[in-house]
Amino acid sequence: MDPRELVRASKFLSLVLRHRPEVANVTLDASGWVEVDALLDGCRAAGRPLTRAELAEVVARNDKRRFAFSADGRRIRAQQGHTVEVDLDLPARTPPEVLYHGTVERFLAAILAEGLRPMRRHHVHLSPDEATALRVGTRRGEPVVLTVDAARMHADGYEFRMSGNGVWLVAGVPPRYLDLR
Ligand code: HQG
Repeated sequence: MDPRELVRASKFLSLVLRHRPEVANVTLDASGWVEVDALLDGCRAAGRPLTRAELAEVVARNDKRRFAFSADGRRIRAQQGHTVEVDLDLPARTPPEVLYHGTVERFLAAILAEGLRPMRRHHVHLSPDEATALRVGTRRGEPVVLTVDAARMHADGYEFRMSGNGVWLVAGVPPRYLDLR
């Protein structure tokens, strides 16, 4: 597939596997998995046909490894970013001392007043390095990077999880753990 087709297919899969499975007439199980056969049938019925080989190519070449197959290759899910209810079964882990969050100026006052909230997603998404956070912020405009005192949050009992593609997930970040980079 050419790069544009790859991005287009990835966006459609994000829609189906994170937000609106019904557009491809599939349902996610409790952990977000869908049978590959059902997904391919559903994509075809939705007018977005994809071969099994193309699906494998999207999973393998996706810039953020957004999707993963199950060990037996028969199921697929999004690694993070859901708005539909799923439990990814990720174990709680000790985070690095500092994590980063990329956002934009216009959200800063609210974030510094009430902390980071998951908004429409299940978790607040934090980046392991500043460069990644900058890229996340740039999606919305001139980026601003906040640091999160993850070591102190962890010591205070907050649970951190890491998605299969390296995004750190936490329920929320109160303002006292935030600082401007
Ligand atoms: C902001 C992409 C006001 C927050 C990226 C963000 C990431 C607040 C926006 C992943 C707030 C939510 C997630 C508060 C947070 N008041 N604004 N209290 N708390 N915000 O898209 O972190 O391409 O849900 O700063 O690379 O931008 O989808 O979160 O700007 O990994 O794979 O509310 O999405 O990955 O936006 O991005 P999002 P995010 P994918």
